[in-house]
Amino acid sequence: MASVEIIGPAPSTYTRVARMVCEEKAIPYALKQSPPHSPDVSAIHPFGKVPVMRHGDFELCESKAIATYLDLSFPGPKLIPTDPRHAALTEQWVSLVNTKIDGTLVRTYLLNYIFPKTSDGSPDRKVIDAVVPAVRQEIELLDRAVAKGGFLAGDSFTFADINVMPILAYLKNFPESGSAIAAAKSLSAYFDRLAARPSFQKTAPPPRPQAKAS
Ligand SMILES: N[C@@H](CCC(=O)N[C@@H](CS)C(=O)NCC(=O)O)C(=O)O
Repeated sequence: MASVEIIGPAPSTYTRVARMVCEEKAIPYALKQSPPHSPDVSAIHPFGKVPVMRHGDFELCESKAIATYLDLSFPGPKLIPTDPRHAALTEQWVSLVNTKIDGTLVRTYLLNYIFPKTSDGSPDRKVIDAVVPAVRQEIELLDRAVAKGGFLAGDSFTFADINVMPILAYLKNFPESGSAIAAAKSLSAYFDRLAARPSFQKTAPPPRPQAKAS
């Protein structure tokens, strides 16, 4: 069988998600670190987003679609459950994270620290201060969700957990989100437990710039 190629930069949360799926299922894969909107990526994703995947002559974009394909095509632990309710809860949490929580926590909050658009390159305090209440609310929502069964969907590890872990890893390193996670006891314990998984350890991105004082 042809080998799997995951295309996208290692710091990207969604690229890490696709890589974690490969690691969890022991799928041999190569990582090609092409940035968003590069020719490699735009040839596969209509909006130039990462990750994209190639497997022989099959090309695919969108992290959840890539995860579904890999989960169905390769042996190893099922990351998307087959039980209807467990599968639906997994899908629900992937959807909540990808359609809402990622927008608040990553695109608005984190990216304002990591890639500030201000003229002096400092974080945009107005944008950050405005989003912090929603950051806290969404971290509390995740805390309540994992308090029930120790995982996002039901009481076992699924793709929903893979999908959120790279986001939490960044959030722990920034001031407001870091203190909100520290106060969220169930979420902190969940993060520490899942961060010990080899799939998480092996896909750690290179160190990122820390928050600058504004
Ligand atoms: N819905 C996409 C989202 C992927 C996404 O937003 N990736 C980010 C990097 S983590 C990206 O490509 N950003 C560049 C852009 O949106 O132009 C997926 O699940 O794969």
